[in-house]
Amino acid sequence: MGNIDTTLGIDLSAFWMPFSANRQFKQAPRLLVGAKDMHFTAHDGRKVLDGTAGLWCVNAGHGREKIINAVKAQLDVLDYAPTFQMGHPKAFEAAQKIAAIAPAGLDHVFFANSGSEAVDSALKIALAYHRARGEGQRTLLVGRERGYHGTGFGGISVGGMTNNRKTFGSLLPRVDHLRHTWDIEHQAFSRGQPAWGAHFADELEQRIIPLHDASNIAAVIVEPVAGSTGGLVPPKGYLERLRAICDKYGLLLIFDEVITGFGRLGRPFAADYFGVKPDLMTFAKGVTNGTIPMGGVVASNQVYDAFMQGPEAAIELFHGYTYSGHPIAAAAASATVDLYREEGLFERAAAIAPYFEEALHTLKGLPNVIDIRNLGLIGVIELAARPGAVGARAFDVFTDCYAGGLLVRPAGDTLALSPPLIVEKGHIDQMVDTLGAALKRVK
Ligand code: PXG
Repeated sequence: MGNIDTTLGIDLSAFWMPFSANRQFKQAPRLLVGAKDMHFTAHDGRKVLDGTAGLWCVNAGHGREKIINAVKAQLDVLDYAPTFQMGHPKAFEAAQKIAAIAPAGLDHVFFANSGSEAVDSALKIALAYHRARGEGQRTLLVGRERGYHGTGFGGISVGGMTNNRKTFGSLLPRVDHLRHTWDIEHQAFSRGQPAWGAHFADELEQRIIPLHDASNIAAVIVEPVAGSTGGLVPPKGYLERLRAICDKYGLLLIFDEVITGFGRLGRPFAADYFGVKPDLMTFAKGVTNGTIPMGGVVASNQVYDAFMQGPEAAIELFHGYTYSGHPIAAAAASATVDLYREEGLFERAAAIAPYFEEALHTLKGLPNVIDIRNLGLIGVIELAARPGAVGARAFDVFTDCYAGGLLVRPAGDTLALSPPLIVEKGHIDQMVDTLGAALKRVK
């Protein structure tokens, strides 16, 4: 018994699929063979509405010609060039464009190739920053329960998703975690930011800082809206309070904007949406519309300037990747940022977000729905878990939706929607209808 898929005649056995139930999948594969705008084409020819922008990355919709043409043109001119003690124009151009839409004062872009690398880069920059300033004892990193910061050792150490941590040994040694900000008793069915819960930020000042002493803490890293763990929207005032405490004690604040960046909340970054400025900001996914892998860190001038000291011939940061600022990725990023602006896609997301919110909350009252959360174009339905089978119910809803022509993203017993920013009201209606029908069917 091999894993030959009878429709396509391909052998599925060699690809060890990430974050997947390999054996289950290979018995009943869900293969996507094409995509355009809001839709995938499945291997059986069906159109599937992309309710998730791939994995939260295809913000401008699929198969966008401007990006494709930029990639093709770059391939013809310069396929690869190093960026260690060398450079090429596209990397500088892409950095400039990203810095231009980043919050004022965050003007320097370090390139990586994924969100996970972006996070590791940000954590290392935070540690090296304090050392450059003569406070090298600041080595403790503070993350948050239920945080997702990718899958590198740095990211899973500061992250707080149990399954991503529990089988991988001792992780980074100097880490503590804030509690997460979700409380179903006080926040269920909040629209947008919950009114209750800003005080969760006080744990930083009341427990973590007294325990470790601020002089030993380098940085706090959070997702402004926790994505993978099921769209945990920060309570009103929470991020502002974290910022104030970090300022008071000299801690860097890192926003992991891998999901929230590039328009997901209707502004360029969540930092703009919440009006809270981090010292370091990670990005990936939407930077190239998912077309080519790229990630990175935007650093504040204060952080960058701390490194630009000492002899000019000295390498300031011993960190980077073969593909940092890869010409093809940089060309894709440059075209993508232009496309977002030309089509006003961030504004478009902001304009349709209230309709999305309204539609999502019509699912309240359907079987097993215990919470609905939303912000911008992030929407999450939380289901009661089946006794003894966490995640099974959401997975069944996911497969039911897929059969019905809609891609949603299950995570535990939540279902996330994060459509491309080109989504129209008709698509939103279809999403909610398909989800609603699935929720009624699945026991
Ligand atoms: N930070 C955040 C906040 C993320 O959401 C990463 C870092 C890591 O990015 P890379 O490019 O290394 O995967 C992520 C990734 C989901 C889902 O369904 C979310 C992610 C990846 C895959 C699935 O929620 N986020």
